[in-house]
Amino acid sequence: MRLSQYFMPTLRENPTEAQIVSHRLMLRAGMVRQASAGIYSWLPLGFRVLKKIEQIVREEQDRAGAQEMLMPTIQAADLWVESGRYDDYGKEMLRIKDRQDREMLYGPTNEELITDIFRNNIKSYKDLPKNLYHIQWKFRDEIRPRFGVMRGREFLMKDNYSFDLDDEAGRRSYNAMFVAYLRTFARMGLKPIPMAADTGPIGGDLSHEFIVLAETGESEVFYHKDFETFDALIENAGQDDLQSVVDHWTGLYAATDEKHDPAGCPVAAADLKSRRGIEVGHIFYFGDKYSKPLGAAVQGPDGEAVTVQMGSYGIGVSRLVGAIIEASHDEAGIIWPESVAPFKVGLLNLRVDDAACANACDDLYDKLSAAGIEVLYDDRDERAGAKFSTMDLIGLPWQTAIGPRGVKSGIVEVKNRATGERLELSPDDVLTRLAG
Ligand code: 5CA
Repeated sequence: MRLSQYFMPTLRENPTEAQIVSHRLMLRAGMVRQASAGIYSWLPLGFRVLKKIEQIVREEQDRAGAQEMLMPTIQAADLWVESGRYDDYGKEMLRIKDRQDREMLYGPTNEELITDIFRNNIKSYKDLPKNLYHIQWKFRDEIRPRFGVMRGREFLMKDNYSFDLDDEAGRRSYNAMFVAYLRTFARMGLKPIPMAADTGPIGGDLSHEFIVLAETGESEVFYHKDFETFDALIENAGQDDLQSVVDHWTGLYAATDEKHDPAGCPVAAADLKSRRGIEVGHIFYFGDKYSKPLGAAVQGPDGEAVTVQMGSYGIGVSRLVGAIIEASHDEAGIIWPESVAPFKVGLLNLRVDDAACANACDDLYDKLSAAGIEVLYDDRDERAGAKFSTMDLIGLPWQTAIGPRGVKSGIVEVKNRATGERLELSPDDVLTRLAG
């Protein structure tokens, strides 16, 4: 992509409405613009990151055996009356009337709708287990939307729902999601810490929040220091290993400030860490809380009707864009982990009015693109300093620059955004180096 043609409205000054660094940097890098309080438009650069995150979430859900589908954003109120949550949800739910005066709502979550689909279509224990997910916009009329996409009113969530014949199988589904979540966040360069959590309006008695550490996180969290040595990128945990992985990750103390009790804390002060964290995912096991009132039952092996056991699992896909920036930035801007970066490489032409320089850049751009590497090519007529600042701000993992001096000696300057390491390579070596 040539930057001269790309829609990326960067800002030089810090916008006054942004209180935290991710919000500031997302506005400055031209990733999002606010449409109204807590509601954002995703501009091309931000949308690319959102899609990358969504894809990692999707791959890990698929790997864990969940099946993707898509439910609507607008739901009928009837099902929520049936589950008993229509009144409980209060003002956070955006309620709408259609032209026939029917009560509708913009979905804040989908337990009712998926349970309705389940009860109408799945009748036998032979069709279990099932784990269904979608990645869809949600609306919650938060009292104080703030911190940009981190606490929005409209936000993108991956939510899935597991259906099992009995409690034991239900807990296995929960464990599979627990491990999938660890992998999902690790692949985005994050260090997740699962913490026992309250279940709030979703319900149930087993629940974990997945927290990533960041100085500007919304809540204070407490955890055993050994978590920092854990590797979340768990390979090939078979059905039997799932419980031991979960036991390993839940065996150490970790609690949000709501649950932490300094007097009763089992960890010695020297081993306890206190930091700030962001909740990027939340999983729940609630048994028959929805399946019972909504009558989601299957015919069991002995012919008797069995109410199914359910769990639900959420990931804040749009929140993750902000959370990753909170966890990975410096004074100059964003530092994207390669797996979610909008482009892998920035290519800077340091002298657009020099024909040899432009030719060398065009040539490298073509070769990188042909090798399937995503490149943002700064071919604008701008000062070199301004180009480097823009690249630092938008945080692409690699910067490659060609100026008149480099053209003469056949050299490309390469900088790694995360480490600051600088190399001087031939165009061919740049290709081999970045192709991996
Ligand atoms: N039904 C369950 C699981 S599917 C559920 O709704 N869980 S939740 O309320 O915890 O939300 C799941 C995830 O969505 C949260 O962990 C958080 O990462 C994200 N999220 C929740 N509220 C917001 C919000 N206002 N803005 C951005 N992300 C949010």
